[in-house]
Amino acid sequence: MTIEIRQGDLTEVRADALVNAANSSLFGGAGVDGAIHRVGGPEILQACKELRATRYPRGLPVGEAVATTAGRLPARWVIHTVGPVHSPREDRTHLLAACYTSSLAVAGELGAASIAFPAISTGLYAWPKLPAARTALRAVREAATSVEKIIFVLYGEDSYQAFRTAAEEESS
Ligand code: AR6
Repeated sequence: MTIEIRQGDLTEVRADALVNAANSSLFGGAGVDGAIHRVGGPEILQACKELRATRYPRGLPVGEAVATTAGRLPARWVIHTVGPVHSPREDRTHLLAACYTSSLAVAGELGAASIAFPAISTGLYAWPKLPAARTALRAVREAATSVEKIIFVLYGEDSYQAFRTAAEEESS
């Protein structure tokens, strides 16, 4: 398994699966979720609505993941996962790690060879970037997965640097 860290826009990345930092409603939102629905088109929202009506009437739980079509995106699937909102009072690291491992499990079931992740929970959900990057890298490295290539696609320079720092810490 190889891990790549790059700066860019997730919606422009070619990979079998693109991971969406969604919310439990699965009905879209701002940030990367907004970009995925905007670029991917209405087919994705339609698939999300069907999932709500069938498998997740009360919403997708935090830390779980589910796949839909990728619509017009340059991918085969979008895997939606719900990150935890950062809390100064409660350690929710295990839930953030679960987003990565459950997305990889879904990707493995689908037969995806490559997957691209954003920095889940580090935008609206307010997770500090470096701890989130450490958790993301540790989770994917420790996962028993059939996915061959994992790409972290970081939107801003600060996110990108946080992932670079976390990767350097691991290798030192
Ligand atoms: N490509 C890659 N990363 C992006 C992109 C993009 N096009 N756009 C933003 N990011 P966020 P969250 C980065 O807020 O914190 C939504 O409304 C962004 O800079 O998208 O998990 C959902 O519906 C940040 O580093 O997700 C939920 O309600 C990272 O992606 C809520 O936000 C995650 O930021 C989820 O919040």
